[in-house]
Amino acid sequence: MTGVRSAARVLRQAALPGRAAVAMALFALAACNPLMKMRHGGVERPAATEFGLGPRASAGGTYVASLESTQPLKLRRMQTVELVVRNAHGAPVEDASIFVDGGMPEHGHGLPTAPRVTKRLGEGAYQVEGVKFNMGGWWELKFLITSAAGTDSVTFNLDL
Ligand SMILES: [Cu+2]
Repeated sequence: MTGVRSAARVLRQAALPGRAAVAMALFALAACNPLMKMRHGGVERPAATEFGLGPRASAGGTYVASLESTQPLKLRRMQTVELVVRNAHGAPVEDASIFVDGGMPEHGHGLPTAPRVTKRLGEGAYQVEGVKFNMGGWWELKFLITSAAGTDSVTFNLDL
């Protein structure tokens, strides 16, 4: 953003004769940025702090969820993870129905498998089977959670 800001400053100074060419060049540079993002699927990779197994708040703040795995998540291997769901007050959510989705935003493709919740483990924990990541990079693993508290989605950003 500092690049855009300094370009704007130069544009203001461009009212002075002789600076217009420099300003135009900088403006063209700034205009390239959105195009560069589009080449990567029109999405910007989230900040490093947005990655990890949680706890993550759901989009609407209804839930806080964590991903737990007995082993670190690995590439190209079918694995089972646990999703622990709590409400905004920290109480475990026992009776949720959960739909799993995800993919690689930069590549524009979804998950190679169809993971699903196969067991309610109690204390707000749900067993999710069939999780697989078939290439390295930034993955999103999304859970659409519905309970008496409402429907909300939580997205984990994973770097594999
Ligand atoms: Cu990919």
